[in-house]
Amino acid sequence: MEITGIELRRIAMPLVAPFRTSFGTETTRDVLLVRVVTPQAEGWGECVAMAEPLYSSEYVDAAADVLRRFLIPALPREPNPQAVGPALAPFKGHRMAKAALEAAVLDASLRTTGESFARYLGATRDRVPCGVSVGIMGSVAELLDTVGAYVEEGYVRVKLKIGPGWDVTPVRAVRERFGEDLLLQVDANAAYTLADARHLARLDDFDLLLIEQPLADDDLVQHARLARSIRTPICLDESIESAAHAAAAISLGACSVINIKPGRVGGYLEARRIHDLCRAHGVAVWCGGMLETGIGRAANVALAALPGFTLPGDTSASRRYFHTDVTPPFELDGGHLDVPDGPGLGVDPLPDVLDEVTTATEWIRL
Ligand code: OSB
Ligand code: MG
Repeated sequence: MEITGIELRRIAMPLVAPFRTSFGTETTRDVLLVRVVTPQAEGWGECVAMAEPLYSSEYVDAAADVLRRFLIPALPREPNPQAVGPALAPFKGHRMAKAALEAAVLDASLRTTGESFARYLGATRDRVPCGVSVGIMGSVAELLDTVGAYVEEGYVRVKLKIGPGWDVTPVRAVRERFGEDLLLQVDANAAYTLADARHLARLDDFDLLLIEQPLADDDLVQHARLARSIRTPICLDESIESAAHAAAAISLGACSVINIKPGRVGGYLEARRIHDLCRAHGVAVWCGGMLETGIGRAANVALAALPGFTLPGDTSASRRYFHTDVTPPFELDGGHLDVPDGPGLGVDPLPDVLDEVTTATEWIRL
């Protein structure tokens, strides 16, 4: 069995509401999908790179370029997921592009053998508890309404995006309105510096589960110093691009929790290595999100079902992001999502929806 060709497909997915973080506002998700075709099956991968290089240096046009120019030509013709990482390793960085290609190969190969992503990765649960990531709002009143609606829907944990000028006040307001039982955490997307340590220590009063990525992505040593001056546990997102980074962060004491995003770390296999490493070191992990469609969500939910994922993830229901998803929608049931158990991703893109949102396709024959 050989890969006969690969499709790069761009889709434009309007978000149900603008999503504002400390680095920018997203209103439409510009997504690159990778479809790997073999005579037996086809497999899908979703590239999580955003339209602009603000979360990390990757962006969706660059991901498409590196895929067609370097990564796809270097791909072994045999669709063996274990071989993808080593074949692409000579090319530096571009982890989100690599992750999408590896996911598509993995999906094609699992659909051929009939095994699910969850089973292949080593999942131990058939449903996962879900949190929701809440963007920066225009006012505290608007934030309280938004959080209230999510709590009403059943989300078991709330994450508030914060940044200078939008931190202690909104966090206090949410804690006061929803009480001490709400699982609450914050995400700064690298918006602070170590000079803000005393200010960030004010968040210690609110019993947060964690503060995610307070400092810059390359500030591991500073995160370790911050960890010694605040009580809120530090979780890293942007700083961790590999299992080696995770090992360094743990040994420095830069974090006690890690947000695992398969795209950020170069794929589901590297994500599993980080999970295994953290589990061995007693470091809690949870599955992050990048506003994925149902394609990326299916794989994330499978990963989140591994035993070391002891905190609820940013694996929200389809309707939190899109009016119409490109797969049958993921729906919350008692604050949980079911882990797909069919072959591969266990979900199929809906051809009509996909065609409607497609902005470009490109077929690369191998
Ligand atoms: O920092 O976790 C982040 C979305 C885009 C880029 C970065 C982040 C996020 C989120 C959204 O927080 C999580 C989700 O997909 O619901
Ligand atoms: Mg984050």
